Amino acid sequence: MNISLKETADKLLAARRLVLTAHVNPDGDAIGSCLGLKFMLEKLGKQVQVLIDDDLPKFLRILPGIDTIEKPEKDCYEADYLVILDASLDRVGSVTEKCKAPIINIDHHGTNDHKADLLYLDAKSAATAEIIYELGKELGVEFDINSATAIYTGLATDSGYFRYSNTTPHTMRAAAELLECGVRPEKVSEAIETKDYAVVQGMARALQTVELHADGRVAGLFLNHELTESLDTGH
Ligand SMILES: [Mn+2]
Repeated sequence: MNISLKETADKLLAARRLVLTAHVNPDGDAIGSCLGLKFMLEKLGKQVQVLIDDDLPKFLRILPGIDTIEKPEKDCYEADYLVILDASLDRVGSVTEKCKAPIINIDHHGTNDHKADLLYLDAKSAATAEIIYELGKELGVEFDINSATAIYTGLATDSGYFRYSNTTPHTMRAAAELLECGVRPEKVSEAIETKDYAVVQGMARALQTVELHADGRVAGLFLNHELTESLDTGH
């Protein structure tokens, strides 16, 4: 069932214990949204656990609270709601089996499968983090450096640092307000964009395979399994 942002906030305000999760192969938006919402809900006195059924990318280690994220290793997690962020139900690994609470799904993917008990979907948002920013307003929580850094990271990663076509005036106003909370944009981009030497070497090898086709209108490059692995900056 689709619900409004206000109804989403009301459900969360009425809850006491919440489990938050996001998709496997998590990115800056998945993790930033989980941590941003966790910090805000904790300010409201809620008990919050973030579970991600995957390894976390090392470039997100700069995020405050990243060490509190756990893999779903227990058989059963009790909660008033399982909140799934930035994904449909089929992309969160074993979390839906281990936490049987009613599901609130908050997402910005137009491809969402609409299988959640309660769904707030805004496909116009550049990132789920942009929805979390609005949800913070609806919850009546002030951003602090921790929640602001997490939400900013989600906005920045999903909008390609405010370059992609999903970037709107609202995205940039949200980012501006988060910077006013003390977020250091250069720290976020340095952490996310710094590449290991091995990755740079892999990129150099990949670029050497570039070939032009169709009278120069199409360029392609060849990646074998080993080269793909060496380019994986995530883990
Ligand atoms: Mn996203």
